[in-house]
Amino acid sequence: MKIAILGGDGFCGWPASLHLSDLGHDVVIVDNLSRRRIDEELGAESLTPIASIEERLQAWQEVSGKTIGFRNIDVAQDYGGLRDFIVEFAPDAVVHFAEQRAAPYSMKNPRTKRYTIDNNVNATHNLLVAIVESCLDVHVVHLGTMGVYGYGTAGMKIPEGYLDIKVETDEGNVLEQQILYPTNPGSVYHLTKVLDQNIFAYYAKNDELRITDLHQGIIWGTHTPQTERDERLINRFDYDGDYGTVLNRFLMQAAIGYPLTVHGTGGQTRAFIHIRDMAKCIEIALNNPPARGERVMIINQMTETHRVRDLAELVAKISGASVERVPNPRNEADENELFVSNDTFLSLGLEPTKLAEGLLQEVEEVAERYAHRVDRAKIPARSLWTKKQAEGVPTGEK
Ligand code: NAD
Ligand code: USQ
Repeated sequence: MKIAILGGDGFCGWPASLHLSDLGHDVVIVDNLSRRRIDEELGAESLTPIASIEERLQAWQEVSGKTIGFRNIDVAQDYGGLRDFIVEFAPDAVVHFAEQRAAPYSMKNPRTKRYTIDNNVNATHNLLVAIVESCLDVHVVHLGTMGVYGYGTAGMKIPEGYLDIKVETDEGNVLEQQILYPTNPGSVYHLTKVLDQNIFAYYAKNDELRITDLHQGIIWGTHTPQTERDERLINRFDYDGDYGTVLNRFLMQAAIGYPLTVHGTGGQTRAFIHIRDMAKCIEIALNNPPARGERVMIINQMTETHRVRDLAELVAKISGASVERVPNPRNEADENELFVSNDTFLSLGLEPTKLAEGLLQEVEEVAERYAHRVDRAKIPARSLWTKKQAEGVPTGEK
C-alpha cells in the first residue's frame, strides 16, 4: 500500500511509520516538526535523544534497505501543499496523527487553547477536503482518543462509537436508531477530538469518504522492534508536566529517585495500550477499511484499564520509589470506574501486550540510561484547568 503518515515524526507516528515500512509498504511522512518546536518553547526535550528527521530516515535506509519519504507540510495551515501532495503521491491510505495531543498543553493559556483548536480541527478538515478535491479513494485512519467520552460509566461498557437508542416519537411510536455515543471531553485537546468525530461523520455521509477513527487510550512504553535497531531510530519519550503521560512519567520518576506524582487521590481510571500494540492496531485498521458509503468505523484502541494510584503502587513495588499525592492541577473526577469494549481489534487478531513487570522494568531501564538528560524542574505538572485553580490571576497571554 502507498501510505502517508501525517505526524510521522511524533511519538506514535515514528514507530508506526517504521512498522509499516518494515512490512513493505511505501511510506511517506508528512510533518511540520511543530512538536520539536514545542519542545524548545517548553524548554523540555524528549528524555531520549531523538535524531533529526533526516538522520532518522537515513538510519532506516541503512538498517533496513527501505526508503521512507518526508514532506515538511503544515497540514493545518498549508492546504494547497497538502492537496498537491495527496494528488501527487495518490496514497491508498492516510494515517492522521498530526495534532497537538497534550491535554495540559491545551489548557496552559489562551494562546495554547486557540492553537490546539485551530491546529487540530483545521488539520482534520483540510485532509478531508483535500481528499474530496483529489477525487481519489483514500482510506483515512485517524488517531482519536478514549477521552472523548470523559471516562464515565453509564452502567455499560463504552461501545465502539455508536449507541443503540429507542425514542418515543410525538405520534407515540418507538423509533430505534444508532447515534454517536455521547461525548464529555475533559480538556480543550479532548474537545478537538470530539469536533473531529463530527467532521468525520459528515464527510463519510456527504462524500462517502472511507474513515476509521481509532479511540486510543494512553500509550506506554517507548521502544518497538524497529526503533531498537539503531540508536538513531530511538523514539521520543516525553516526561515533562505537559507532554509526559502518566505511566511513562512514573517509570521515569522511579528511575531518577523522584517521588511518583499522583494527582489527587489517584482514583482516576484510564485506558492503556502499549506502543507496540498501537503500531499493530494501525496495521490491522489499514487492512480492514470500511466500504465506500459506510458510516465512520470507530474502534476502541486500548487493551486494559488501570487506576492511577494502582499504577503508582505497582511501579513503587518494583522500583522501591516513594509515592506522593500532589494537588490535582486538572478539573477531573477524583474517582471513576471505566469499562470499555475492545472487541473489534481482539476479533481481528490483536494479542494484547499487557502490563507486566518485565516490560515496566524495560521502560525504567530506558529512563535510567538517559537519566542525565532529565531536567527535574520540568517534572511538576503546572498547567491549571480553571481560573479558580489559578486564584483568578490572569495569564497576561495574548
Ligand atoms: P506527538 O506530538 O508526539 O506527534 C504528533 C506529530 O504531529 C508531531 O510530530 C507534530 O510535529 C505533528 N504535527 C502536529 N500538527 C501538525 C500540523 N499542523 N502539520 C503537520 N504536522 C503536525 O503526539 P503522539 O503522542 O504521537 O500522538 C499522535 C496522535 O495520537 C495524536 O493525534 C494524539 O491525539 C493521538 N493519541 C496519542 C496518545 C498518547 O498517549 N501519546 C494516546 C491516544 C491518542
Ligand atoms: N496523572 C497523574 N500524575 C501525573 C500525570 C498524570 O496522576 O504525573 C493523571 C492525570 O491527572 C490523569 C491521568 O493521570 O487523571 C492521565 O493523564 P495523562 O497525562 O497520562 O493522559 P491524558 O491527559 O488523558 O492524555 C494522554 C495523551 C492524549 C490521549 C489520552 C488518551 O496525551 O493524547 O488522547 O492520553 S485518554 O486518556 O484515553 O483520553
